[in-house]
Amino acid sequence: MIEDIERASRSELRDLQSERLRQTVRHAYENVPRYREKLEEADVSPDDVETIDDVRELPFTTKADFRAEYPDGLFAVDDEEIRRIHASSGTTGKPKIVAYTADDLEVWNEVMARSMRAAGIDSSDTVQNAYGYGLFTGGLGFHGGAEALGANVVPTSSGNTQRQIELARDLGSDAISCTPSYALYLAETAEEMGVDPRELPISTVLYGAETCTEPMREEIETRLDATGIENYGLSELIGPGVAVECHEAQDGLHIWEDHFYPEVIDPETGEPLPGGEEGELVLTSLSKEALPVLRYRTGDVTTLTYEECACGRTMARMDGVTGRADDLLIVRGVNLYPSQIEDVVLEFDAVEPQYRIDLYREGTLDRMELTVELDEAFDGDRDELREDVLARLESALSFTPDELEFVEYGSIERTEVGKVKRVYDHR
Ligand code: DLL
Repeated sequence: MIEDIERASRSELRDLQSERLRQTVRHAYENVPRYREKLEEADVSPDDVETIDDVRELPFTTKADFRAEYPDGLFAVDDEEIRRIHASSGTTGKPKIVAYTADDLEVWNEVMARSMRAAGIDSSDTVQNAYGYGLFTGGLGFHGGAEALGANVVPTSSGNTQRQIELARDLGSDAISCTPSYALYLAETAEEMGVDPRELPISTVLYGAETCTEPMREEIETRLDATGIENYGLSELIGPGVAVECHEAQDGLHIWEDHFYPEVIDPETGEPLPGGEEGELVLTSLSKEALPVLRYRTGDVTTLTYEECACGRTMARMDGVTGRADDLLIVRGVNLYPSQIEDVVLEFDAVEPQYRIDLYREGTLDRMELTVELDEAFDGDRDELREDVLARLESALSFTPDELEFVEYGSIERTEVGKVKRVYDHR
């Protein structure tokens, strides 16, 4: 079932977005001193905001604003209205603390239920939720959505992989929600247990929270004989449920534009880019009460399209995230994302989707070591494979690592809980 709003005409959507933007800017201006200051500095008053196009006049909000206002300086409601707190994973520095009112939680459940329906899940399904429960938004976000949809949710949380596999088999889990790296780990663990992962009842993997390239998705889909559906979101805006692929087309992630207004900007100049051009995703919340966010610079790199999807949904779609601006590797003057390397390397059947990138500085020179696992069945010539992979990297990216090492299957450490780490910068 597709809700009417998902198929609204662009002009209907614009009217709703304009009205909600006006409310959001006023709410932020009146209740958050930092927003008031920033808006005044930019010489914008809430009265100047008429249509959604006026979003371009608003100042950006950045991670630095969250840091400066830690823990609750950006909250726009009184304590008694707050029903829940979450926090971002915060690999660097303090976590970003985020808050929800009762209405915010309802919106979250609604967009998550919508996301699950788009993924092909319905109330007859059992969803095994292997995202971590706790401050991380993945666990409770998917949990609330599955319940709102009327599905049966099995709250396994992350880790304990053997038990996850037994439960999936015994309870007949139709879907599993987890990170893409964990989906692969689950398949590997099943194989080690002597269980064929393709025989598990799981027919949909609701993955997200990490970058996942097309070859990685194919690997997940083949190993588990399931459909992989990507979900994108971030704590600062709400958590998971900002955008999701539809199972009908699997052709980009539908952004729930009635609640989150997307722009893509040139990260250097801050200028908005037209659909089809890659840049940094900027999001404005349109209905958040506890924590309104104006033009939040996500740091995530993607492309928007406004063409209607084959499934009939009209909201803007984003490509899978290429990487975070912070993940950009600058090696010997070449700019590239780890996902670009992943894309090329995983084309080779002889390798496993497990790799790590180590960066060093020798004198004034950068040095990159790429370590990739070999497929268990590989018995070919490693030197030949190395030459082939390097040649492919050179032709696709005009870049080759200083060293490419192949290691046995299973040698690279797996991530059982939390987000995978693939880049180790020792510089
Ligand atoms: O990761 C929310 C989430 C949970 C999304 C479960 C999907 C599924 P944070 O911990 O605040 O929230 O991290 C947000 O994770 O800015 C991206 O850099 C990255 N991220 C999230 N989804 C994707 C995705 C959750 N589908 C940060 N592809 C975001 C690539 C993603 N990166």
